[in-house]
Amino acid sequence: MVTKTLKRKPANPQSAIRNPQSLVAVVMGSKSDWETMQHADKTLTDFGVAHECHVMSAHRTPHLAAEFSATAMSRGVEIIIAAAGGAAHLAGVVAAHTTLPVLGVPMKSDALNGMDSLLATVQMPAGIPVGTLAIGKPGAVNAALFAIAILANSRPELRTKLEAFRERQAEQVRSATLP
Ligand code: RP5
Repeated sequence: MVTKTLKRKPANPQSAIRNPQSLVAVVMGSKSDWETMQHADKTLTDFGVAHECHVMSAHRTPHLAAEFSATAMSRGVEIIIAAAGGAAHLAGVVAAHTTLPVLGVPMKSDALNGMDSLLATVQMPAGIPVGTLAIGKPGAVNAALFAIAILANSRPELRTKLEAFRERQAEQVRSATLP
């Protein structure tokens, strides 16, 4: 009998890159979610928050999603942002494997405009919470801002940045002129 040793490459090598400095982990069910989730990445970057972004799926890579979530706290991660579309189980699965706060971002789906993603993410049974944000880009930005607000509870410099952001935003509204 011939025995073969299969040397398989990890299906998702990018997901093996885990930054020990990361305070926030952003995970998404597919590379196709990046177009939306890059706005969470950008917001965290703008605030100087150490973070990491990975693709992993509750359906296609269930073991990776479970292992990542279960070990995130021990690596120093304080908040996980999980984005998925359609039958969007990722945030719930992540939350099932950690007691870290999990923020869910429903992706805008082709078939149902994100209503499927929203309901799948927000309607968690009592006991395992997922803080669910808006569908699409507003949810991606707000998930990052929410994570920053949580981190700011124990980081005064982040609170100062958040207050300055709000003031700039308010000033843009106050100074808006209509054509
Ligand atoms: C979900 O299915 C992903 O989060 C994505 O939003 C959706 C479609 O994924 P792809 O078929 O584009 O990979 O798991």
